[in-house]
Amino acid sequence: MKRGLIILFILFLNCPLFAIGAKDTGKAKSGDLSVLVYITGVVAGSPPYELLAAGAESFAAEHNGVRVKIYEAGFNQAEWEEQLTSLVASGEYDLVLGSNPSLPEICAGVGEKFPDQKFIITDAKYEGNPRIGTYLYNQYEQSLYLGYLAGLITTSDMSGGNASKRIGFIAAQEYPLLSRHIVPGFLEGARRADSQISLDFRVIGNWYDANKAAELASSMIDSGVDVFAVIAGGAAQGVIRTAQDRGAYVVFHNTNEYGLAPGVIVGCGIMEQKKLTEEILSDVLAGKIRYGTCVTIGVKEGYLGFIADDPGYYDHVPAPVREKFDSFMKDIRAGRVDYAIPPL
Ligand code: RBF
Repeated sequence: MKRGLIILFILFLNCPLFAIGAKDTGKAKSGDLSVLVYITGVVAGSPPYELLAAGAESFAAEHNGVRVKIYEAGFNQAEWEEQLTSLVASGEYDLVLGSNPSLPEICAGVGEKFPDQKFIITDAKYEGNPRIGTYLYNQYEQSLYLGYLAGLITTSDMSGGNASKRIGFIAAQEYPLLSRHIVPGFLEGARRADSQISLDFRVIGNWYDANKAAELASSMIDSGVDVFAVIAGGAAQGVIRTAQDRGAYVVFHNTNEYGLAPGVIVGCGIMEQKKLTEEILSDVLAGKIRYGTCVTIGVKEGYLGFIADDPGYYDHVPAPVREKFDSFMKDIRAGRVDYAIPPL
């Protein structure tokens, strides 16, 4: 009788019902990660934010136990620190992920109140804070080659161009990365095509007013501009519209936008922000992230590029221009173009 009970007990120990309690029913504890994607603006219309959100969401979809919350902080920059503070105060997030050159400073303030909070910010440079890791795209480099293309176009005989060697840059607002890297890189690139080129630079005042951007673009065309660059989030649509209506060209940073205005958007750079976001989250899970440092990434590292295999480029930019530009890009990739990145 006693032996029978022991056998029954052993059988019970081995039965599947019992085994369920010990089974891993989902993600291993070490793979759990709760991420707040803090969008400094709105996602729609801003390539860096669209790619950041897409990268985080696709990573979460492929990794059990990774949860992602996309939070749009809106356009009132004065509110960002307070909003982020109350989100972090909930204690819900292992990591705050963002993409904006002004974010690390805000995170440093929030981190003083919540010392265990970790932050990773792309498109920014910040060093020496053990809670904050940053990744800086070499936007001087992207602007250099887009500027070179703009310079080739403004001095070409393309039908939308004019005789004046004048290119334009429309920005939503001024900030150090724009004023020290993006705009100077663009002008230097253009002047490598022709040293006589001048730049008309204007500021909208916000990241959403496409009508104001359109007005600026129109007055710039009046002053002789025939090729534009624009860093203005959703407001960039106004520049594209005006270039389309009045016959000018646009070279676009960060994303493939040829399809928006074929024959008008004639060159697109690419920023591999989705790939970077997925890699960052994978490194976070693996415990491989280094905080307190900045990693600078550009063409040679595979995070910036130019989309040449698109009809928006090869059907609309004449062969002599493309030959010069493609050879410049080849030199950039090979590290044969000499330039200095200005301090930020
Ligand atoms: N870029 C966008 O595409 N959309 C935005 O709403 C936006 N807001 C920004 C707000 C601030 C305060 C700063 C400093 C930059 C902002 N950027 C925005 C620029 C973005 O971070 C990046 O530098 C540019 O898109 C060029 O890659």
